Amino acid sequence: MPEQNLANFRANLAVEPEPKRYRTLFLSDLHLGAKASQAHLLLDFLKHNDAETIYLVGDIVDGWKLRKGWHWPQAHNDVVQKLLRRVRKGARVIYVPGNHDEFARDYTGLTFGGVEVMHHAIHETATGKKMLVIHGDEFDIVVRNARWLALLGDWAYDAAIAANTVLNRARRLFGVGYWSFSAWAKLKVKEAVNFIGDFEETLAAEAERRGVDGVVCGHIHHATIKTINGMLYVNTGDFVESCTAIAEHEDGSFEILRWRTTAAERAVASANQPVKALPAPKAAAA
Ligand SMILES: [Mn+2]
Repeated sequence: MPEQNLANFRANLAVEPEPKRYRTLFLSDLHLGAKASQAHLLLDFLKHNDAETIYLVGDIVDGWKLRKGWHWPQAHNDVVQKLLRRVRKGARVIYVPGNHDEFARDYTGLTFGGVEVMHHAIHETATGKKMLVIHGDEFDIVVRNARWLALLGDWAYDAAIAANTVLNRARRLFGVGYWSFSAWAKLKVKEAVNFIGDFEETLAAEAERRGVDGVVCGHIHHATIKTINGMLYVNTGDFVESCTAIAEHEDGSFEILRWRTTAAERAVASANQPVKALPAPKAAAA
């Protein structure tokens, strides 16, 4: 029956909705190339969400894990292809490398397949707020030594940031792994809570130092939107454990998208739907 076909066609369309469009999307800590990377969930996220501008806020590719053994399944490739397709369709994609993809920092100022590589970026929101977009690992030494650095003053702060960069390069040169917050946090749960608080304060202070209104960062795998000392602090989280991203709406407001939760809820909802009767099998021709 044609009516029935049309209804089926509409039902199929409803299953694959148009992606939700935001002004901006911020994603970080995808760790492509690591076995823990949730590339399938990420592909699902990219299918359902789109934006005029997409910021990749570091640790997109896990260079440290790839050095130890090549792990690059099709889904990881598909993520890269999907992002490049977004550029071809007119989206602006800005890539701010982190510590796990520190090799990409050698290419800042360059463009790959239309993707702009930047050491850090300044994003202007719909309401004209200026946000520093940076991965955040640059401040590891500062955060870990915040107490005594505060006693030593500004010069020590600048020196610590410079030392962090030099140490990172040396580690890469000698093939020594980067100090990893997530690995360390699992061992030292109590200290991790303090570290997160100190990291957030350090990044908010950095935004103030640079005369902007706030910061969008990643690195500590802990999605948050909050105000710290008058600065807007936004953390994208990660796509390894919590699978979160940050969206900026057309009105300039920010929202945490928790995709692991969303995908799980969708799976439950579809499981609860009445099962459609399958068409009766045609009698086999004799
Ligand atoms: Mn990181």
